[in-house]
Amino acid sequence: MEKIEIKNPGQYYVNSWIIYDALGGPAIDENKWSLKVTGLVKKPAEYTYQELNKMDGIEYISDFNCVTKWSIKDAKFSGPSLKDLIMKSEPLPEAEWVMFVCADGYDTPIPFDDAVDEKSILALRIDDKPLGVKHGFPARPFMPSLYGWKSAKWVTEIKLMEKYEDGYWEAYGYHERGKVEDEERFKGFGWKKIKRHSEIDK
Ligand SMILES: Nc1nc2c(c(=O)[nH]1)N[C@H]1C(S)=C(S)[C@@H](COP(=O)(O)O)O[C@H]1N2
Ligand SMILES: [Mo]
Repeated sequence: MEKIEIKNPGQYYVNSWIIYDALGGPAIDENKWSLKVTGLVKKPAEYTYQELNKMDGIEYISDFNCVTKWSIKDAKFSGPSLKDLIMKSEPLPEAEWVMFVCADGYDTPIPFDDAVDEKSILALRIDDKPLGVKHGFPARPFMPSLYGWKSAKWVTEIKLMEKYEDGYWEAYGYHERGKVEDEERFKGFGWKKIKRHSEIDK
């Protein structure tokens, strides 16, 4: 099993996940839930849990790093590649940002380039088990190089946008991107405009 190593300065390891649900955990009926890909795409799409489960996926081991400094060592993530999901919808060249929108009203943006990184995943399973209800069942994106608040639980929509917009925590001053290696915890420290660099589909 491939293991992704991300430097995580300023973090310490804890033995079990700390559950966060800033807006209260929604109960989700997997038969009614769906995930939409919307915004600046040529082909908007909608997937059921069953469809996502049947897709080819990726799996790897990575740490999970919360910006409040706790980390989980070596969790195993599996599910469809986020890049595959986004590319199937044929993103427009103007798409610079991706917003994850959740059933509880939580949302969080990441740069387009991070969303289509080969290691970005729509996690359906952690440690070989379907996500627990409190951990975001049915699905949550996960980007190994970004802090855990970008791993939006109970996600229902992946929305491609041209301009940056704050999500839930960003409105309180958390960073636009949240790169763990560079300790991008809060806005205003080393912030520079994040531009789409990947030449995908341009
Ligand atoms: N919908 C939603 N997703 C969320 C959050 C939240 O409050 N609501 N908290 C984020 C934060 S800050 C962290 S560290 C992780 C925690 O994941 P866990 O609750 O599975 O431990 O979820 C992230 N995703
Ligand atoms: Mo967090």
